[in-house]
Amino acid sequence: MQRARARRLLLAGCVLVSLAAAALAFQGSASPAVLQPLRVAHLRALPARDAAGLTRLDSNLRTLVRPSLRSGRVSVEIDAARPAAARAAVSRLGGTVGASFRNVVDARMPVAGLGALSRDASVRFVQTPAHSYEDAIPGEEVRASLASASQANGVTGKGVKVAIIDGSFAGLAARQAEGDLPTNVVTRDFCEGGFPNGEGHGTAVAEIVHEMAPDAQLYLLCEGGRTDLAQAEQFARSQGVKIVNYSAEWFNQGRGTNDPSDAVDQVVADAKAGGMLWVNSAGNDADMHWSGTFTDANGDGFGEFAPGSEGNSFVAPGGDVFCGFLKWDEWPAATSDFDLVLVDSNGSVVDTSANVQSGTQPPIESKCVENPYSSNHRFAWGIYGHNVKSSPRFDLYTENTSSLQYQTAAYSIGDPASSPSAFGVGALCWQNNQLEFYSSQGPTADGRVKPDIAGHDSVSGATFGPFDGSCPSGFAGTSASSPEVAGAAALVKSANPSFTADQIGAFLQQNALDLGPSGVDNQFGAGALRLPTMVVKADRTPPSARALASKGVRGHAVKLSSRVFDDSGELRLREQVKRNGVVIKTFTSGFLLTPKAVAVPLTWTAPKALKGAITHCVRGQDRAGNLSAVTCAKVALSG
Ligand SMILES: [Ca+2]
Ligand SMILES: [Ca+2]
Ligand SMILES: [Ca+2]
Ligand SMILES: [Ca+2]
Repeated sequence: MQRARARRLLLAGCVLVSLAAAALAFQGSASPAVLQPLRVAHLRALPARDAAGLTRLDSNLRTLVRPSLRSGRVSVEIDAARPAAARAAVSRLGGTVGASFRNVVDARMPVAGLGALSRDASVRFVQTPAHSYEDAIPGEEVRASLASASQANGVTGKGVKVAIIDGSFAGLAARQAEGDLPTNVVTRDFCEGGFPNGEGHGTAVAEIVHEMAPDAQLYLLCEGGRTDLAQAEQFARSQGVKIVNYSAEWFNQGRGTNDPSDAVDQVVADAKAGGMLWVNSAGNDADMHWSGTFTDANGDGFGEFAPGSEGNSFVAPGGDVFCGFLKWDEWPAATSDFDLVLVDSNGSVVDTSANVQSGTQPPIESKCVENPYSSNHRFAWGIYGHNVKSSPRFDLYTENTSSLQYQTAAYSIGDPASSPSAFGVGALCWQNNQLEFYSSQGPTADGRVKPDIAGHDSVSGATFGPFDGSCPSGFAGTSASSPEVAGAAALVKSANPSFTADQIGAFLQQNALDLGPSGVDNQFGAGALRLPTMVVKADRTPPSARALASKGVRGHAVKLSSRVFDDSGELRLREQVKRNGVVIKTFTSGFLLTPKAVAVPLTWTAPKALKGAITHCVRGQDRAGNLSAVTCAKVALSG
């Protein structure tokens, strides 16, 4: 009820402004004078590259190592060939080791030690800490997905745990007070105290999951880096979470094909191996991405995006930070050396990302710049080839800018939505099932079809405001369509408790409405999310519980055990110790997870002078109340 009232109030004209919505407004409404096409024909000469033996140090860090700047400490992420040896090198060079996950080692280093660290044999590459990007551009999703019919039948996500991993959760208490989010959410900060910060992106995502699956137990987990993301995933798994929503993407972390060197993909692979469905926004980059190969017809070193055009221009918001990310398909070590160049509209070079690629380093360049102009300004990205020995496919992404002048929707699928272990979600306008122009598209670098499905966006919510009559508005972006699918997955799981993550995904795809080219395609995946009317299936299958024989010593702790299972995946136990058939001790458990038959241990201290025939008896009960038979086993006592 409260939820409905909050929505009516919003539709009545309360306008909440978010940074993300402002960015969208910028995209759609910059003045024609600023947006007039600009052709950067020739880029002016590149400044000399000063790598000075620092070939495994991110060019954004290299500038810090100049003698005049060699003071202070800086946070870095190390891509380690040998993580233990890299951690030792950090300590030896006066740094502090942070968290680690697979090949990634976090550290805080004295700037003076960065060069030596990058030259250590254990280190592949030292870079500035990477972070994820929210896939939002800022509750019609329940209707659009046809979830309302299932909800009316009592399919509400009850008994299903859903984790929302996000950058931050500002406004959570307010949303709970208004009834847009339940009070029983579990929260954990894996983002160094940043949980309540930001623009409420995670909170808005949680609102959508909750509308779709109102009785699902929500876990709100924030992450601030790759090792944080790994910790959040591990925590979710330890809590019995079955569905994860991650409305974010990473740039330049890998090929998007579950390669061992890609720590973000490895987190998603771990989630899948742990039985979780990892639902991930596809990204909002279809118009902010370019893909192609290197062509330098005039031989000046700068590649051409079109004949006679060496710049790929865009408009950056005044005074704000914007970024470019370039990768080429030579993982894990680049053969050719390309640099990313930022140029002003007159073709002069403003900044460069100039990592050295000499055969061992990753094929990545990235540059984040604060726009020195206070108003919207047109720049262009360029690509310079230093040592071109191959012709790899590029992916160039621009962030927090307008669309690119030369754009390629194909291959714009974000990471880790691209992972074979992720369930990637594109965005459709909820009103008419039209693909949003920004919804990232496949295929993946290795030719797989992505996204996996398409959900609905531009929905109203308390955090990002109302749908205003046309798309995009309200909560727009694949950040919004992904939690619709995650919530739908929770409904499917609650109606079909025995379903595995793969079965949930297959069910969603089979019931989707095919759109675009016939069959699964690189724009819509399997099509628009569409749920059949589901019913709560009464659980009529009793659990099994078998006590196992045990032995021990009088006056000491005795280990009793039993083997138990229920088809719903959960049961609770009543365990009793009997002497000559008479109960002398009773234990009861809470609900235990039984994805398969599991052994359950119990410790009981045998009284010193206990005589007679001792037995341990077990009975299981599932959530529907079905009881197993009581089974008993002998407890042989000595001493
Ligand atoms: Ca050229
Ligand atoms: Ca380079
Ligand atoms: Ca299709
Ligand atoms: Ca059962």
